Amino acid sequence: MTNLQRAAEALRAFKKVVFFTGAGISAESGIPTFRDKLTGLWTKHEPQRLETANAFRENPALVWSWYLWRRHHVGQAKPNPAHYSVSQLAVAGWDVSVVTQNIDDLHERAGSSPVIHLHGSLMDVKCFACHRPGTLASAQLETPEEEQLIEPPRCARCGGKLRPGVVWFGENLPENSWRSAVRRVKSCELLVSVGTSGVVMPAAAIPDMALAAGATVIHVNIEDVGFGGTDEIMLLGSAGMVLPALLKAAGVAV
Ligand code: BJW
Ligand code: ZN
Repeated sequence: MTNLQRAAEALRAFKKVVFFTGAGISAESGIPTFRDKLTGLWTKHEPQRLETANAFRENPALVWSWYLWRRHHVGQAKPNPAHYSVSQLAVAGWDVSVVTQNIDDLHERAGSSPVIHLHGSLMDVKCFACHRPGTLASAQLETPEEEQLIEPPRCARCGGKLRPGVVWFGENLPENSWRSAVRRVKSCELLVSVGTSGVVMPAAAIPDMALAAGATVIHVNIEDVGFGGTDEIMLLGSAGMVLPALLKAAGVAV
């Protein structure tokens, strides 16, 4: 039996499914993963140096402009067949939850619900000083022109600088999101882990958490990221090809 057949059998047998997704699921929508080199204006920067609280402290305008640019880029992107496969499975009657590390909103735009964001969202802002959520007028969300740096807006409550509502290294994950993700992962029958390198903790522990709770785990990735356990199935290939093929092999009517 091929891995695709084994995975299709698991999908037919198990109706309570969690999709655990990373940057790879949005790659075919044109959103670079964390391993890709930056393009255009940002080629001279390394994302790892822009995505930290220290970077924001040292150069808030640079970091704020980088996130404004990414927000614009995500706004132009469209969900791809991988995102649609996830929402179609729910329409076909499966009990589907999405736990994503991504800060884009492509799962939501493909029609999935609930979508739990472990690393926050590009659409949210919060105050760097008092941590309260903030709101922005649309004029404050204009994409920076070439080389233009825009200072972050100020918090209406304390005057502190507003920052993107994402989770940087060394910061805790949003407590409610983490708790709700763990609850769903521990009670699912099947976890499909799509397009994640599995190195960033604590999210990277999620597939093992599902296995330990007795679930079957399917990995979908262009690289072999499975550990070869008896309850693990590795599907090698791009998410936009593999997930529609999996639904088709399982006979899911779409
Ligand atoms: C495709 C594809 C296609 C491509 N189809 N596949 C325990 C041990 C060691 C370290 C730690 C630990 N606990 C905590 C830490 C520290 C740290 C950490 O994990 N460091 C590691 C690097 C070692 N973790 C944290 O700091 C976390 N906080 C925390 O734990 O708080 C408690 C604490 C506080 C204080 C001290 C210590 C602990 C927070 C982590 C926040 C991560 N933030 C980012 C940035 C978000 C904002 C932004 O985007 O700007 O989140 S980093 C980045 O990595 C982003 C992602 O969500 C995350 C995961 O990356 P992902 O999604 O896996 O993407 P890639 O690019 O790595 O991989 C893409 C994959 O797709 C690849 O496998 C490709 O092959 C594949 N692919 N095309 C299918 N078409
Ligand atoms: Zn504030």
